[in-house]
Amino acid sequence: MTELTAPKSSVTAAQFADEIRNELKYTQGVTPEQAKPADVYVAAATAVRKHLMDSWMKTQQDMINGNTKAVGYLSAEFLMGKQLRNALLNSGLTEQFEAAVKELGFDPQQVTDAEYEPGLGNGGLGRLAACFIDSLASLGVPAFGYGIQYRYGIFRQEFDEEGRQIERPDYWLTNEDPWGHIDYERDQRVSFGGEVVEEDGKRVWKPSWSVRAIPVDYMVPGYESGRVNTLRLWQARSYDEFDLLTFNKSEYLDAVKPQVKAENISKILYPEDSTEVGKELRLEQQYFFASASIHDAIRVFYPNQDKPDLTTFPDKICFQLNDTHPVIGIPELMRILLDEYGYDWDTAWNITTKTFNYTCHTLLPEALEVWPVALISKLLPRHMEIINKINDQFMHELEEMTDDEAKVERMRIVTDGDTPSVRMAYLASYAGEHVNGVAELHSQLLKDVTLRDFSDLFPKKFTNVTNGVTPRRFMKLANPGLSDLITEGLGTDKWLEDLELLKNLEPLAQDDEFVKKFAQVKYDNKIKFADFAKREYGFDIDSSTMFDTMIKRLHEYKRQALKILEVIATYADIKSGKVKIEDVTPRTVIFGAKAAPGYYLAKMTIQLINNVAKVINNDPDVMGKLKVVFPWNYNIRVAQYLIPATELDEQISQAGKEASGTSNMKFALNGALTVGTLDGANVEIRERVGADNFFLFGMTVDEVEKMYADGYDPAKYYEADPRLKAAIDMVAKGTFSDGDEDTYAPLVSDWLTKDWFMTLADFTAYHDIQSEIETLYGDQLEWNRKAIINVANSGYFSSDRSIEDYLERVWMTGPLK
Ligand code: 26Q
Repeated sequence: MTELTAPKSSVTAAQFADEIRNELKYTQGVTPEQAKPADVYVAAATAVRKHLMDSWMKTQQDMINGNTKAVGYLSAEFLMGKQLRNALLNSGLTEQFEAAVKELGFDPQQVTDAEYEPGLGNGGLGRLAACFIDSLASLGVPAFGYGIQYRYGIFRQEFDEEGRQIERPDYWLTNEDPWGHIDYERDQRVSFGGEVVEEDGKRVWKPSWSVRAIPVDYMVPGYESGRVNTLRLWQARSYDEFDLLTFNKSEYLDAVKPQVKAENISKILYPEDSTEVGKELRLEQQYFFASASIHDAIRVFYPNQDKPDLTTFPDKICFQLNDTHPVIGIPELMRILLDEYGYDWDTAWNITTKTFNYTCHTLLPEALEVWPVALISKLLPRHMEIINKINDQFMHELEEMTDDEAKVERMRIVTDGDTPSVRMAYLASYAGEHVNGVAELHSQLLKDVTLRDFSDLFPKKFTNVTNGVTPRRFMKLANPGLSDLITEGLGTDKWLEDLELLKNLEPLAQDDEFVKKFAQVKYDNKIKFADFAKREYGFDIDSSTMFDTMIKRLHEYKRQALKILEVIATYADIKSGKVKIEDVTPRTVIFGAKAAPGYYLAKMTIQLINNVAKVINNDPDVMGKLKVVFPWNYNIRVAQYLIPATELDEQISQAGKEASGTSNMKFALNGALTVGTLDGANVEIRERVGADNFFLFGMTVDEVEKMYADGYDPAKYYEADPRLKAAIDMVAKGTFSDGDEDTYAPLVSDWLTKDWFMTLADFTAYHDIQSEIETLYGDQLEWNRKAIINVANSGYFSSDRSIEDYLERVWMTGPLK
């Protein structure tokens, strides 16, 4: 290991400044005097990339020549965040960069700000993929991330005058992307449509159109591992520049149609984070990257071989399916083995079932992907044949194993009925070697409920791997103040590679001097966030107030409504004099959330939060006591400012709905206390940090199930809690819509008549716990002790640990030798 550990780069600041000057000259064509911060950013990025090049090439060589099975992480999303700071950290060039840039007359902050954040993901699942490839490289595991280089990432969110969400295209590639390297020589053909014909007793697919998949390679540098892996994102291009014949008839628009169709495939990230619609383009995207990636892996591991022995494929690489999005890769590998390489069915099946593993990230039934047979047949007719054959084989096996006909019927991969469909989660659960959920509770619910029949049949397939987050980005980069304090407290910075070392901080929670230093770091982070919020959003935030944060996609099950109703109720209490103003703990309530563009109630909740903010923030009666801010376009960069500044973290989903959550881990590691339900990874966080250091409230999964079964009536809760009633009445009567009673009528009506996620039922408990929170907050020393205990006991939630669990329980491989 030691010889591979990259020494802190021996490059001096002066040398690095020269390298930047060189890049400015030979890449950008500007002098340092003419250069703008963005030029210096591109130059510095290019220079860092060159420093990583040897390790990158060596890693690739070792991977091909060595005998360590590699991991192919197949994911429709990689939410990477900005790259420069991370690349500098991992190549040991941070200090040189700072000094060099200053020598050139620039402010390092301005230079790093010039990088445009790539938003190639929706939220948790995409960010998890980014954390995982960071950890894979840091642990020295040979791995590829495989995905799509969308031309437009997650939309840029704005708010209009009325506080409604506006979506703007995120054209992140308008500026130079110094990180991605387009490799035209390693393209792949991906075909669609057409028909399957019988030739010499064989089924032969005759597709009707193809696209060219071109890889764009990103370096994934490990932290102090000397390894640099590859993130390979595919871009779709057309083979036919345009159809000359049509062009000559001067029908230009028709002439470019095939090109437009091909390029559409990688044009845009779907901004949904759970959805029931089976959109054709989405399936095209999924097949596009799955097919190109599998072919690419064969090319990498069997270079220049016409007749490779693919029975060894599962020893070379295993693919992790990040949710069902790449599951079409299963029939694709079968097709490749059967049709392109001539293996018989059983051999192909044997290879395929050793190659794939499946991670499920949801519990919402509507988020389990299902594709109509008609659509797959049209787009991928050969794959539909293969899926049918897999289904038939499975049904036969089942019939041998059980007499329970209803069960056999329930487990069909291909359903019949009005719209015959393919259940991708079932396909993956049958064909995958392992199936895992992303937190203990979630994996248990998968086994007991969502995939129960499969887990009964294949108990050994099912396992749990609790999510994690990378401490490099979410502690070292985001929170340098706390990182320095931890290093001081532990006397080493090794915790960045072995996060369980944080445990040794625990005694320091009783050391008042240390606690005060910790409190000072938190306060400095609050000031830093307040400055940022002023600069970027024009918000005035008082850093002496409690920073109470809820950041996540806007979804009913996550229950932003619960938070905003509690804010409204508190506002009403102050206004009515029920609560004395001097008894109120001053708070700044901070929201960050994007809503799917077609999600009506989610968008209305955004509008409500914005208008509650407008009313409260302009009311002199509560000034200095209660403030609501909603920085628009929440993204990784905002997270990196906000998480270290937060004191209270809101994880208030309905129990049994949030698969894991990962911001909860980031918050605990950055010394926030969590108020949360027994849901997802909250359960494990609470177990580790201790019940005394976690604000638990609300119904449990069992209580929720019982309430559904008994029939839930939200109006009962509205009548029973006067604070809740007052809050909902204010919304209904137009307090936050200039007196208009129609604006939020659909939301109010949903609360009172449906409230599927039982926001109203948990309201009273939520209020009670908020009172406890305020009491504790009054004792800053105690509060900060608990925050330190949270940090000390959250080392388990490093994505390094998640990856080690995958290596041991799922992938059966390890670091490159
Ligand atoms: C599916 C079909 C069509 C269009 C979009 C989609 C789609 C896209 C993204 C479906 C789901 C997603 C993303 C899901 C997601 O982010 N899930 C979260 O994953 C995290 C990492 O495991 C968990 O921590 C969260 O609890 C879970 O909600």
